[in-house]
Amino acid sequence: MRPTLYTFSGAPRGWRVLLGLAFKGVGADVKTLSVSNQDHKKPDFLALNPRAKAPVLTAGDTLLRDSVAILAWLDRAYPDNPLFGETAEDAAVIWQIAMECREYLRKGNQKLLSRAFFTDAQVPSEGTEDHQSFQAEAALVHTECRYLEDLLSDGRAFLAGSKPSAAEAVAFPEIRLLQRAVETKNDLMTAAGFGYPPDLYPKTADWKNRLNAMPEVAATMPPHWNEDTSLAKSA
Ligand SMILES: N[C@@H](CCC(=O)N[C@@H](CS)C(=O)NCC(=O)O)C(=O)O
Repeated sequence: MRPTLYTFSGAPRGWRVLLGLAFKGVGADVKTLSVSNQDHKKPDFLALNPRAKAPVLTAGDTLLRDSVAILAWLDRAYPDNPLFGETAEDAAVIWQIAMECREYLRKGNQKLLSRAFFTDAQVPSEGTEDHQSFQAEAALVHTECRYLEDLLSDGRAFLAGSKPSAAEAVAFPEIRLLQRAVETKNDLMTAAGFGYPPDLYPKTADWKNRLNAMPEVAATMPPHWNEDTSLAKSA
């Protein structure tokens, strides 16, 4: 049965699932929830996920409410183009990168990107407590960018080898959102050490550009980024 995915435009965890579907070539009906209408807190959605979080995926009797669990389910339900590799060794490496990005890169990005997209995005004055927090947020994200840069330093095309995998599904939305923040909140991101040029993480930039250029990945870009409204400047 064709899956239905509930997600928010531009939300990194739902984007993981869109990428998983895209890499596998599996179609789904996508229902985009509105944060401003608080769709995720309405009874119909709470019946699917009482935690009021997206993504949620339904398919027949299957109801899933965790992005990485959804990727794992997709791989079993649709075995072609595996997201978690072909061998035990591949699976372990991919799971490890995906879980590290989910744990550390997401946590680092959560704070820095919230500051960029959901505040006035002013650079905090030096010497203030907020400036210290800002520097700590930026340092966390730099640590995780160095981690990705190291993974790619042996010339591999993708994080776990020659094909996009669940590692890309988790990491790409984070790095693409950083690019978006650099494009739309450049002063703040430059102060965080992410302005360009020069790009501090050239292999990660190449990897991101390689993914950006894939039509199936381009099709997952947040719909509201194309709108010519003030929203186009937000996450
Ligand atoms: N464990 C869940 C977490 C989902 C989650 O936190 N989603 C965010 C969007 S990326 C959300 O629904 N936020 C809405 C809110 O907290 O009100 C997963 O990875 O699927």
